[in-house]
Amino acid sequence: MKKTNLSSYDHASVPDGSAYRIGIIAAEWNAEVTDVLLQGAIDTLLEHGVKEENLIVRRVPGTFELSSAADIMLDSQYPDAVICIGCVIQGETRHFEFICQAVSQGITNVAIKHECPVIFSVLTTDTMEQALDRAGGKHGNKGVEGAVTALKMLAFKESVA
Ligand code: DLZ
Repeated sequence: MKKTNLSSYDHASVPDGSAYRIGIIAAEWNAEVTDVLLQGAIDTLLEHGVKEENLIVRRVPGTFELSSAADIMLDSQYPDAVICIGCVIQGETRHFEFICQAVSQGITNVAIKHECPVIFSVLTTDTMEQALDRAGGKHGNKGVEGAVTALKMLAFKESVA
């Protein structure tokens, strides 16, 4: 199935990314979804001026690992921002709740600790179909939106520094 990016945003409103080094961490779980989000984020950052050599792309096993991986990456590779990509799909057990709670709180904590944008590009859906709708389907691509958010937050940080 061809994945089309249907995320619509005002391209002119997105800050130039040529000065920035950006990390992207994607979960391996539900790779059918996270691969599309990852590609959307990469394409969008390149489109808005981020240099290929300034992209640091890494994978982790699951969404639960995203916040600790962002913390490790910020301490070791010094990106200006990190985009965390994951997809948690509701199952029969309470795993969904624990993972969603941990990753949302974890990402917030890492962003505050490092005083830099750490972006929540995590889909939390009831079904795989809902996830695919947001990974290049009828509801756009949340990886694209994560990349735009990272650039806007970097510009925000600069504007208040
Ligand atoms: C264990 C688990 C389950 C049940 N579901 C998902 C999921 O839908 N999406 C996802 O990214 N990861 C899932 N995981 C794996 C956890 O994120 C984590 O990798 C393991 O619990 C090990 O810490």
